[in-house]
Parts: sequence; C-alpha cells; structure tokens
Amino acid sequence: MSTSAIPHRTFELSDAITTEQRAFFEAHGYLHFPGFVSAEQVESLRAALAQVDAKLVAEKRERINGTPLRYGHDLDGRKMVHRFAFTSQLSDELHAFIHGARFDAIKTLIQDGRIGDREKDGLVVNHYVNGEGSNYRQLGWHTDGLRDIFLHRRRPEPMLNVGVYLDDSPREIGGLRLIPGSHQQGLFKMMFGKVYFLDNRPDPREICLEAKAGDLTIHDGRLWHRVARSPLTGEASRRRVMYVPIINGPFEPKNENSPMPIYHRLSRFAG
Ligand SMILES: O=C(O)CCC(=O)C(=O)O
Ligand SMILES: [Fe+2]
Repeated sequence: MSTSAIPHRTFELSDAITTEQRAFFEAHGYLHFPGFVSAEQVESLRAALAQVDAKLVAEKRERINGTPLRYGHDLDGRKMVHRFAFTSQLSDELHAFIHGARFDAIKTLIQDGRIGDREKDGLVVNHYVNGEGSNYRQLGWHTDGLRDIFLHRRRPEPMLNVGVYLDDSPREIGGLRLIPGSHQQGLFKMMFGKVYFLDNRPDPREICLEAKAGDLTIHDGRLWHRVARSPLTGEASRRRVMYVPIINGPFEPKNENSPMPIYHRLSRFAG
C-alpha cells in the first residue's frame, strides 16, 4: 500500500497511549487528538500569547536564546510576532500549561521523554495571517530533526513535535501538510529528499492535517511537512499553533549567549 492511501485519522487521548495509537505513530509518524483543551482554555492561551507578543514588540527583542524571532504586521497594521521561540520562558501560564500532567501520556511515546522547553527552540508558536503587512504566510518543506544534524550530531535524536492548535485549521486555511511514513526514510533522504524551506509545491503523497482549536497533534521530528499558504485573506486566515518538543538524551539548555543555529539562516526564506 502506498503511503498516500492512508487517510488522515484521529484518536482519543486517555491516561495512557494505547497499543493502536503507538503502532499508528510508528507506522505513519503522526497522531491527532481532537479536543485536548477546552474552548475556555484556548481563549486563555491566546490571551497569554498576546501578552508575550506585546512584550516582545515593546522590547524590540530580536532573538531569544540565540533563536531569531520573526516579525511582521497584523491586519490592523500593528507590529506582531509571527514566529516565537522559548515562549514558555516569557509566560507563567504557558509554562504551567506545557508542564501539566496532561502531557504525561504523550511523553511516553519515546523512552525517558521530557518537555524540551529550554532546549532546541523551546516552545515555538507560529502565528500566520494573510494580510498586506504579513511576513509569514507559509512554510516550505522541511523536517524538524535537521536541526540536530546542524547541532553537530551525526544522527537526529528522537524528537516529537507536539502541537496545540489555537485556531481552527481546515484545508481552506492552508494548514499543515505532511507525508505519512516519511520519518522512516533514512538520513540521506531526510537531508536531501527535498530542498529545505524553498520548496512549497504540493506532493502527491501529502495529507492535510485538518485540526480545530484545542486539538493536539504530534509529529515525528524526521517527518517531511510544510505549511500551505491560505487562499483566504484577513481574519479568516489567522492560524496560531504552539509546538513543544518532547526529547530525551543529555539535557542541553540554551541561554542568552547561545549562538544562532544555522538552520535559521535557511528558514528565513519562508514567507
Ligand atoms: O504551523 C505548523 O503547523 C507547523 C510549523 C512547523 O512546521 C515548524 O514550526 O517547524
Ligand atoms: Fe516543522
């Protein structure tokens, strides 16, 4: 069976990951759990994010722990952050949320998994909006694990990228496209299978991960994925998703003196 024959499907999250969920994740490299947080909590997380945004804009912060922030302008012309990093270090609420017991089951998908909010790029938040002043409407093909290769490791360590959706993300909004099973491609294809960030073309094997505000998704760090540009404009195109890495291995926290990772030079082409 070719990977393109696999339909997008969802699961229910309880206290533990089931055998079926684990098998699906191992085979296809992603999982989707609708309704992880309530509508009220989505509101509260959006408000916490808006506070961090205002603070960063006011302080004109360019980087956090070496990772560049991406700025643009919102629909009302106000300066905004399109891509945040280490967001949980700037918000007690976001910090408490990602360290809550609700993530315990998810951590068990890898051995000794931990929330990596002080490592890699920490809690990343992507805030896309398709308007005149926007500087971030799509993100080309990439794997998240390439970061490890650039961080002087020979091979990427296990990494789950766990997404929490703060807006509905139907196909009409662009949204996440991924190639199921591509996490098993081997290192060579992971490095050279596509041109990182510059290639935005649809792939016949891709599926669209359609999610709603409050849903949780997981993708393997080796999986090829992209974010398609929304054909909509204005408020209808707004899409906020938080991603926290779950990792294992040696603890490697970043700090304000950490250098800018090389892969960020590549991702600047996204837009
Ligand atoms: O916005 C998304 O859903 C995915 C973003 C992404 O792939 C990334 O930030 O590495
Ligand atoms: Fe990604």
